[in-house]
Amino acid sequence: MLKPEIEDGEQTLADPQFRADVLAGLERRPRAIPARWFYDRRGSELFEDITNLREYYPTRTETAILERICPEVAEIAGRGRAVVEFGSGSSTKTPLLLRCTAPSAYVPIDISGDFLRESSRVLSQAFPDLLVLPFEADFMRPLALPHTVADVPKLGFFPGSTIGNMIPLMAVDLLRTMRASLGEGAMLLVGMDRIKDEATLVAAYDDEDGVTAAFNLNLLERINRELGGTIPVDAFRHEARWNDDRARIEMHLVAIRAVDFVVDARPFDLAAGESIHTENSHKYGSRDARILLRSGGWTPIHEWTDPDGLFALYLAEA
Ligand code: AVI
Repeated sequence: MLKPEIEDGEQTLADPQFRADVLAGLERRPRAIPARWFYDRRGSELFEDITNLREYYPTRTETAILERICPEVAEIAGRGRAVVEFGSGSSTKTPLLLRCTAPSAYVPIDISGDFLRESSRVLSQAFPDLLVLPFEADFMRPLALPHTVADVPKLGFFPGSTIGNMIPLMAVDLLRTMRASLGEGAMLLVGMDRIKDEATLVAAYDDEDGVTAAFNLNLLERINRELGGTIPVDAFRHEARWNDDRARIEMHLVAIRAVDFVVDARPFDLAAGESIHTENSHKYGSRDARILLRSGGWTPIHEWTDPDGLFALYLAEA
């Protein structure tokens, strides 16, 4: 998740996909920009801050569950699997899993090569005897994993409820792709945030200190900096909404007043109250999660949660 793409204030050539997604997203109705573009350097730092917020329970809750259940995961999965992490494993969760599962190799997959190399270097220092095989790739596509682990059964690891940032159709596609990439006999350990009372959910995405607001608004700063935008950032406010119909938190940037601006020399205007939809974070009840896993070609074999039932980890087999 945390990808050092550009330094603050540094002028770089914009990613053509960023340009295309922003322009298309501002043109469509309702307006929407994919959440993946939150994570420039500043956005990654702000996300790191979010994970430590009092209101943002997912990170600490999932870490505590993992700490507790890890020996059990190791017993069910058996030792010596290759752990394949979808994302670079920058968190404290990866060392936890590596320590108790004693894998034959660790394969972190990430689209950002720089970040992947850096986090792999740090992990190799902490686990000098572990074979670390960083794999630079887009894990949304089927992958041929390194030869070295070709004949070793895999344990996929997808923590953080990142699966919740995809609409269910995409999540199912990703689960199927993971199954194909991980091969015969694979297992998958995946974290999903649970449906709970609306106040807790909204507070987690609209904290008192305004860190999540800054994270959301940073997208506009990034557009201004990288795409020659003139968006008046102070004319927007952050909003987190619970969409009960779709069981998801939505983040929006709402225009406080009528605004017009250019991005990449193209004019745009928003009426007061109009929003740009910037993120979905889907929440899954126990049955929903199991249906999702089965739709993605996985058989759920174990489910663990915290005492308050806020978050859940699922172990599934191919
Ligand atoms: C990365 N992802 C799982 C976070 C979430 O909870 O959906 C992103 C996030 N957005 C706002 N706060 C956290």
